[in-house]
Amino acid sequence: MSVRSPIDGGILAHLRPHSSEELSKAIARAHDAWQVWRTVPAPARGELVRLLGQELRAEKQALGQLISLEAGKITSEGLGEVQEMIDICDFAVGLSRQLYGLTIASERPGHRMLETWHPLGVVGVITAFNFPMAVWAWNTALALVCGDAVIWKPSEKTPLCALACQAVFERAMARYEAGPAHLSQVLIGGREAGELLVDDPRVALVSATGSTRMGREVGPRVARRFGRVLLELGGNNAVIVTPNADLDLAVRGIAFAAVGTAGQRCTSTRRLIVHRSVSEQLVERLKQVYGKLRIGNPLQEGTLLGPLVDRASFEAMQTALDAARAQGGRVSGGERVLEDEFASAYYVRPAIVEMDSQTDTVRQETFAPILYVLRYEDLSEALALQNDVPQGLSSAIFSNDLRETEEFLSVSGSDCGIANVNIGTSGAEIGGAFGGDKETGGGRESGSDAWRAYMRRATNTINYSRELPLAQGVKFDL
Ligand code: UN1
Repeated sequence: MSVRSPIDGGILAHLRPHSSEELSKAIARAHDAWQVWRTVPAPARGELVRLLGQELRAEKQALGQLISLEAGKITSEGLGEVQEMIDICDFAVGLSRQLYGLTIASERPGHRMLETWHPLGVVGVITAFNFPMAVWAWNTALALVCGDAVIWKPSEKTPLCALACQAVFERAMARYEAGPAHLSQVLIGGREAGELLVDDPRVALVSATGSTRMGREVGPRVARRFGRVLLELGGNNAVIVTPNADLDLAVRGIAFAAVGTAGQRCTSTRRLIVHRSVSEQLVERLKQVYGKLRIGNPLQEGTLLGPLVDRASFEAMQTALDAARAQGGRVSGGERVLEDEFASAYYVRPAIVEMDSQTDTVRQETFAPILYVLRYEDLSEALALQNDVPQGLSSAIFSNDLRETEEFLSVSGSDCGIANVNIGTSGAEIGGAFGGDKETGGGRESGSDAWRAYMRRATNTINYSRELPLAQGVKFDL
């Protein structure tokens, strides 16, 4: 397997994929590790994650730079991704003392009911190129405090990021001393490696981030063996801008969310739904900002837009733009740039595409910096457009009118897992539950109570009386 940098298309490394036999052994080792790890008290498990957070802090610069080299992110976003790992470690350490169960009122005298959370088992983590480290950390920091072992199958485009994270984990492990070996392992390979995790009954939870197409295969396959899945799939995130919006804020919020990471976040803004009365002004201002964006080597200071990950990604972008044109779209930008300097890399001018209606192409997720613009008259129309896509990840409204923003956040407003006011659709903090519904897959990762996916629940009924009353008043006199 050769690993290329999206910056210039140059080869960074050659790797040998693991064989299926090696993969199967790795799963067995993870299963053994879990059996020991689950008996370590949760706060003591938290100590390992605290050390991991320290080691990540120590290597923040180097890891951030590796993300830029292998995934093409600008320096600040590479570092931001490492910060996201540090943040989730801090969160998980606190959580290690807060894996609370419940006490439930029993209907029977002399009885007590409770709910206990136990470690689940081996967690298989499948990640995409665009967050080549953070998604592993969201899963792993939680899985470790929850008492699970992790096997990670990173994207074939970003295995070096995975090996670096594993090396940092090993450092934390060396300082921890007490835990079993093989709590975290990396599997290098393609589709078959992912399939092994998906089909192996020793993998209790498969947490998969990627396309809806991938999730459509993974979900039913894991379900067939009654395993658990956590799916983080496509997004088609919209920003609604109303006549009551602060347009300065909206321009900045939309530009970062639509152009940041070259439009390759699952949370990237892909649709702008703007009120007719402000649409001309807003679109004009966005075009001006787009025209001035510094596109180029992501490691260079001042660059805001790095490369697309590869040629296939560039081609998918052009296909979407052609389709949008055929469906009546007016395209500005979207062309390849810097071809002379980087003949084997794919830099593009971000595109703004004004559409008359929400066509099939608009309703699809294209992993590139394309912003479709749709216009509306009534907020109800805007909300209907926002929700009328198969995906349900992230959404936002820009407005200073309480009625509008509350309507957007209400049950009849946005149907997404993430709904924001006066900020863009991307760049979520780790403290909240991250994920979305519909074709986004329904999984929630990271903060809030997402930890529950990594544990199993037991309901316990304890009788401390000398009688044996049956529930529901049933009589069974012997
Ligand atoms: C992803 O694109 O897969 O909210 C994750 C964000 C980041 C995570 C994105 N915190 O944009």
